[in-house]
Amino acid sequence: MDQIQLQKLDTTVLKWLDQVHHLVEQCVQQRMQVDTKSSHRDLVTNVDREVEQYYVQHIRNFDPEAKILGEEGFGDAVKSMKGRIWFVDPIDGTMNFVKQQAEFATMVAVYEDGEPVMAWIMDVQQHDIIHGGPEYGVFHNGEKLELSVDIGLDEGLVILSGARLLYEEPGFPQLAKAAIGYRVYGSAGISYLHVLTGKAVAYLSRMRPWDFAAGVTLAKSLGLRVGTIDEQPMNMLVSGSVLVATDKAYADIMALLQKKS
Ligand code: 2AM
Ligand code: CA
Ligand code: CA
Ligand code: CA
Repeated sequence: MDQIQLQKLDTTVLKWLDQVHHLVEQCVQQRMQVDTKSSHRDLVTNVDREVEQYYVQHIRNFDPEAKILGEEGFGDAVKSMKGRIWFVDPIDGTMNFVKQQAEFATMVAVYEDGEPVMAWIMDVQQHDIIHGGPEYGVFHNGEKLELSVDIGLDEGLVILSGARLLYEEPGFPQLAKAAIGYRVYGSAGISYLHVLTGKAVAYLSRMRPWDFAAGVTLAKSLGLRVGTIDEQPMNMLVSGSVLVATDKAYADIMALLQKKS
């Protein structure tokens, strides 16, 4: 895509994000319907569904040829990365959304033939947006974002998935101890915002494609290191243990987990 097409794409999705912000604010003021999915800790609300439907409708109008991979299933059954694919996580951090009405995100990413094109992450309650792509640059609320100083675990915060820490997955408690501090946010999108803005040096979690597509796109575009700790290359269509970090923190974590970096 050329710069004009990227600009149009960005302007369009930024408008949708504004609408999603309003939609979520309205929904919060009404009674929310909360259901469970795989377990009592895995929640979904009418807002997750309504926001995904909003995106799907608008993407279909704007980019009718594309396929959509969304968490709540209103998109398509995507089997290959050929062509244009939109990844949509309507509400990321649904537990935070239900319990705190804060610390949740909405995420969209566009890939073309397996390559990242553009992505958007919004902290919905704060209306804080990071957006951009490899050929476009990365912007924080419209201002160019620069890569922060490269610091390692001894000086930086690491963000981890709570479940992996709690169940003491090999290497994870050691990782939390090696860093200057560790944080658990309950939202992949919010975690990525912290790494992208230099407030943390790494985020590592096992996630599904709509959880990591936007974060990985923005991290790569900014010059952060991105990889998996699965001994597998990153596959945009399946779950994976995805690591986003500064160069130094990436090397520290791979050494600590005794993985090849
Ligand atoms: P979600 O809120 O969009 O489901 C912490 O729960 C983070 O892990 C969130 O970003 C959440 O995304 C994601 N996650 C992935 N799979 C999950 C699951 N089965 N249950 C709860 N959260 C999950
Ligand atoms: Ca969910
Ligand atoms: Ca998610
Ligand atoms: Ca979600």
